[in-house]
Order: sequence, then C-alpha cells, then structure tokens
Amino acid sequence: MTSSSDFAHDLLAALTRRPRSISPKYFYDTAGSALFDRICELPEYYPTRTELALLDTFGPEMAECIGAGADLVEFGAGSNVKIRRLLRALHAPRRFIPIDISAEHLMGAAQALQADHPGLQVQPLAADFTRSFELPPPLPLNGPGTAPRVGFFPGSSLGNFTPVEARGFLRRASALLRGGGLLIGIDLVKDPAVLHAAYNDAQGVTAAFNLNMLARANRELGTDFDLTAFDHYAFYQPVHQRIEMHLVARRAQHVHLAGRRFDFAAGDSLHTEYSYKYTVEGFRALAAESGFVPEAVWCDPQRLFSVHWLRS
Ligand code: AVJ
Repeated sequence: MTSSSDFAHDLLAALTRRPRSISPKYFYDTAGSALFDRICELPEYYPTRTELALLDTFGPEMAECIGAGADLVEFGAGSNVKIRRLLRALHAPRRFIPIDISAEHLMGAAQALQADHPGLQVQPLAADFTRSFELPPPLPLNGPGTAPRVGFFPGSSLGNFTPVEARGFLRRASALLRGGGLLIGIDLVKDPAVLHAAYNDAQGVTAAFNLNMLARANRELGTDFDLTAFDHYAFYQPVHQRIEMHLVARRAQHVHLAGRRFDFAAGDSLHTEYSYKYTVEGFRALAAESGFVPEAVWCDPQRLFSVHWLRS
C-alpha cells in the first residue's frame, strides 16, 4: 500500500526532475478509483467492454487452461468486476487474493465478493505490486505439495509499464506463478484515431481522472495546484506504440510543496501515464523472454483487445 509520504516523496522528485514525471499508480485514491470506474463505462473507452465480452465468450476455454481448484491472485483488482465474470466459468476455485493499491476501495469490493461467493476464500491484500510484496503462503493440497498459483492481470494495466519495467514485472510474476500461469489482458496496436478518442472522451472523465493527480496532492499533501491552470493532454505516439498522458500548464505559475516553490512555464508538462499497446506476436515474444510459455490467445473480431494464457 502506498502512503501519503510515498506520494510526497515521489511528487517532490517529479517536480524536481526534467522531464517532470510521476507514476500513474498515484491516480488511484478513492476518488481516482471511482473516476476510473466511470472511464470503463465511456463509449470511447473500448478496452473494458471488449475484454468483458472476451471473458464471457471464452470463459469456458480459459477455465480449461486454468484448471480446477485454482489459487487466484489478481494484480490491481479494483472493483472486482472482471474476476466476477471469470468466476462464472472457473471450476471450484479455492482462493482469490485481490491486490490493490487503493485500500478502502479494495476492502469494500472484497467484502461484497465474499458475500456473493461463500465457498471461495477471499483474502484481500492492500499492496503496491510495482514494488516487492509478500503473498500469503500457498494453499496446501490434500496430497503432497501446494496448489499452483494463477495470476490474473486484466485491463492491459501492464501497458502502464515501460518495456523494461514490463519485462521485470513479468519475470517476477513467472517466478511467483511457477507451476501455474498468468491470464493477462493486453490492448492492441490499432488505428491511432480510435486510441486517441479512448483517452480524450467527450464527457471529460479522462481529463478529470488525470487532474485528480493534482487534486489528490492538494488534499493529501497541502500543495496549492490551481486545477483550472492545467490541461489534460493525451496523444498516441506511434513510434513507441503508446498513449502518453500529460498535465500541461496553461500559463506560467508556481506551486508549493514541503516549503519549496516549483515553477512552471506556460506549456510545461507533468507526465502522468504511459499506456503501451502491443501486437499479439510482440506481446507473446515479450512473455516468452520473461519466463512464460505463451499458450492460448483470444481476440475480438475487430482485434481491438487480446487476452493471453501464459503457462509458467
Ligand atoms: C488501467 C492502465 C489500463 O491505460 O487505459 C484509462 C488507465 N488511463 N484512461 C489505460 C487509463 C486513462 C488504463 N489502465
């Protein structure tokens, strides 16, 4: 779990370095997690609805890959919407460990899930999975050994990592999930206009989500960001195959943090997020380099989004 002091430390570093950049994990306080849930419902934001349809349509095939009695771990479980779809298809899963950085959101969602699935052991873990963290001990089997762990990482959240970070995360995950596997959702490279619209919605929810980074700093750290003085700026960068999200100063201004003053010139940016897109083959190659055996892959007919089963 992150604390305000992690945020203070990282924001101070972000304002000091050039180019200025802060981790997107700080979007997800309670207000930010709620805004993200609204993004998932937007007409322009195709990833959530496309992935949910894949989980519904191919759930039985995914369940075959995963096998019976799974010990599931989800990285960034949010509101548990996706695991609920997968649970419809899974054969007698034994435990579900939702990991999320937003503790309050996590605990509420875990309680609701436990109430709806009395036979499943729901064991929430408030943690920052971009750092090292400890899982509860593996489940003992009736015979010798322990139940293999199965990871679930939907939503293309891997896209927030740079390719170097993604390789690092996948290497750690493949070690953690040895004997089991990872079911992971990956957004695909496509028409830049479709990508652009998904991060520039007409209702301005993505803009509010981006600006929540500054609103959260004002709430938690006592900074004096003027939210009307920054623009949401998101674009697709085709060379690196990624969306970049920035907060751009509309005019020259300054902000105070920890007794220090930080200046922005008009047009200066604070970079808040990357969202990398992959081709199916490119992602399978990355997974293979990181210790997994890429097995099945499921895509929608328009090839907007993909879900992969990687054996470990
Ligand atoms: C949760 C990281 C997958 O990159 O599409 C949505 C976050 N940012 N709109 C994404 C996000 C802006 C989302 N991920």
